[in-house]
Parts: sequence; structure tokens; C-alpha cells
Amino acid sequence: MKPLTRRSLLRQSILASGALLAGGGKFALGWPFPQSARDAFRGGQRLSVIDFSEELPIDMGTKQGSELDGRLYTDLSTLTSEAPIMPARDFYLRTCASNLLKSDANWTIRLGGLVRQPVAIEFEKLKRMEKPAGVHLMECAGNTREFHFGLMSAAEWSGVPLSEVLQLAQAEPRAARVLVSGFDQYQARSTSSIPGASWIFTTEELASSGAFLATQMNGEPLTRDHGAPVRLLVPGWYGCACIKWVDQIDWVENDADGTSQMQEYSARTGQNGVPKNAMDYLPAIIEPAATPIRIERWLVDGKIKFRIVGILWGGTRPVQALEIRFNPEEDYVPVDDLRQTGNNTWSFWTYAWTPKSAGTYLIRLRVKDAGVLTKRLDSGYYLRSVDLGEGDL
Ligand SMILES: Nc1nc2c(c(=O)[nH]1)N[C@H]1C(S)=C(S)[C@@H](COP(=O)(O)O)O[C@H]1N2
Ligand SMILES: [Mo]
Repeated sequence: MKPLTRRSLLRQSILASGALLAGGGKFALGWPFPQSARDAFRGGQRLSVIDFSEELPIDMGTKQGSELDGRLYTDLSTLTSEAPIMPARDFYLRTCASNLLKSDANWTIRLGGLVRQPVAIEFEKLKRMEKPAGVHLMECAGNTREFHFGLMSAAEWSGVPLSEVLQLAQAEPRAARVLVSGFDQYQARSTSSIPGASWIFTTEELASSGAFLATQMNGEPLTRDHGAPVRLLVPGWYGCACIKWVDQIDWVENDADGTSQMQEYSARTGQNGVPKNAMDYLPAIIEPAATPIRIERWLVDGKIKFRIVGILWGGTRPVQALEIRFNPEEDYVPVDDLRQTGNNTWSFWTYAWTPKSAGTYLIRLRVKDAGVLTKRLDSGYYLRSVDLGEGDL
């Protein structure tokens, strides 16, 4: 499927509403027609935002630690559909720049392995090939509830399609896969991660995902922590494949071993055990997933109402329906308002909630779409809970 431009999205939603008006009731390409849920809060007053329960009280949005143990958890609770792009300073970090990383002046990427003649590609050359790549979301495969799902962000990128970069050297006939590596030596020994981030792709995976070497984020050069001067971005794949500080690209044989990074992330990318060969790894794609990001408490016409705001991301086509459930005993019901803007980044949904009583609620989402796998979502991975006291209602 071709990436949807803003214009084609607009066209689709016009088509969809046209079809509805004409009584056809058919959505163009299954695009859900946004219902209007905001009315439920019209004239009301937003009183507060209720915290999710059973999540660690951690510092969101500030960098902590350094090198391989450096992290920044993006605060998703303030995200709005009006400002859906993260400035670089708020974009999540899972590994910060090494203290041993040299300056990015005169940076080159060595393109080698199974090639007739290796070449050194200067960063300046990449800059001349750079073009806008659009908005893309990144999510760490190790994004968890205890850290408020803060290892996820979206930004607008520019760069060079990796398939174009590969043309700069002539591959040998045996060359079957592409190994992308970045600078990964650190001063300090990590307590939690294995140093060495590299990933092996087929040319088909690179082409179909639209993988590119990113040279700009939100119209600016990359920051050091985000991989300056150049990182890989693989749209629709988990962040572990998005190698930072790229300095080496090698053509390898079809039966090349998977890298230590692929092994380290095998459980989190849904692999069958820890395969030895790269060819036995499934693509590390992000299946459709959804989670609430904020519970707003409102006063509307003298009554307390809750408005749940959430996001939907992943997958390769718009989902047919998104449903929410508040406790295992209750049924799933459709969310009120889902505005899907494509699969490259997160989309926003809302739900007007009137809980009957105080108590603890476990909030889960479900994608209803025949044939679409949502293993992580269905496992309860993105569940969040909230405790409502008598005074909240
Ligand atoms: N060189 C290198 N690239 C890397 C990593 C790393 O440790 N070293 N971590 C990966 C992981 S696990 C993720 S989730 C993303 C995070 O990118 P960000 O910190 O810019 O958000 O970078 C990836 N690229
Ligand atoms: Mo990650």
C-alpha cells in the first residue's frame, strides 16, 4: 500500500462521508467515519486529569542516566491531536550517545561486505540526496506500562531511502541481505543492555517499509542522542531496528547469523525463541495497538463525566473498529471518536465514560478487524488501570 498523503486522506474522508450521505453506507477503503463525541462535553468544564494507577511515579520527559542506560520517557499524557509531533527534546530516548562517540564532522558510512568495491559515503553526499520522509512514529519494543508507555514518540523526518544508498556500490551475486550497524562502544558497562546495535534486512523489507537513513528530525539536524549525524528509520518496525550513529552498511549472505541486537530483542519482537540465522527472524513490525493516555474529569450540566483520550498506532492499514472495555465483566463497546490519519503515526480516539460506581477499573482496547493480528494488544500488554474514589464521582 502506498503511503497516504494528507490530501488523499482528506479525499478519502470526503468520499466516505459522501457515501454515507448517498445512503450507501459504505466507507471508502473501510475508513471509519468519525462520529462526533465532543458534543457530550459541550459547554462543560474540564476539572482535572486522573492518574492511572499501578504505574511507577517516574520523572517523565527528563533525560536520566547516560550512554546505554540513558533514557527519556516521553510524557504521553499531555499529547493532543492538535500537536501530535514531539520536539526533539521530548522525543523518547532508549540509549544516549556514547562518551566515546567522535564528533560528527567528516562522518562517513562505509558500504561494504559482499560488494565489488567498498565505498565510503560522506555525510555531505547524503545531505545532497536528502528529501522529506514525512511523519513517522517510533516505539521501543521494550515499551512498558511501568514507564507509562513513554518509549514511544512521533516526529517529522528527512533522509535518504536506504535502497538508493545501496545503489552506490555494486553488490556481488551472493549478496542477499543488508546489515546496518552504528557506533556502539561505550565507556560505562551497562546494567541492562548489550552494546552493539545492528540489524539485518532483506532488500524487500527495506523497500516495502520505506526504510531511510534519517538526516533530519523536525527540520533540524539530529541531536547526538537521537543518532547524529545519521540514523536508520524503518517505518512500522520497532525502534530496535532503527540503528543510530550509522557508520557501516554491509551486504551479507543469505545464511548470515542474526545480530546480538536481534537476539536481545527476539522475545520483544515476537520471535520464535532466539533464532540463529537472520533469515529465521520475522520482521519486527508493530501490529495495531491502542492505549488510553489521559482520563479527564469534567463537569457537564452539573454532572461529573469522564473523557478518555487515547491513541491507536501500528499496522499497515486503517482498522475497521476500535473497542474499549472497563472491566473483565463488562462488554467491549466502540470508542466514540476515532480519527485515523494513517499508519505512519498515532491516531487519536476518545470515549465519554460515565462509571456507575467508585472502584478500580482495568481499561483495555480491542481492534475489531478480521485477519489483523494484534497479539501484543490482545495479551493485555497495553492495559491501564484507574482507581476512582467516591469523591471523584
Ligand atoms: N547504535 C545504536 N542504535 C540504536 C540503539 C542502540 O543502543 N545503539 N538502540 C535502539 C533502540 S532499542 C531503540 S528503541 C531506538 C531508540 O531511538 P531513540 O533513542 O532516538 O528514540 O534506537 C535504536 N538504535
Ligand atoms: Mo528499543
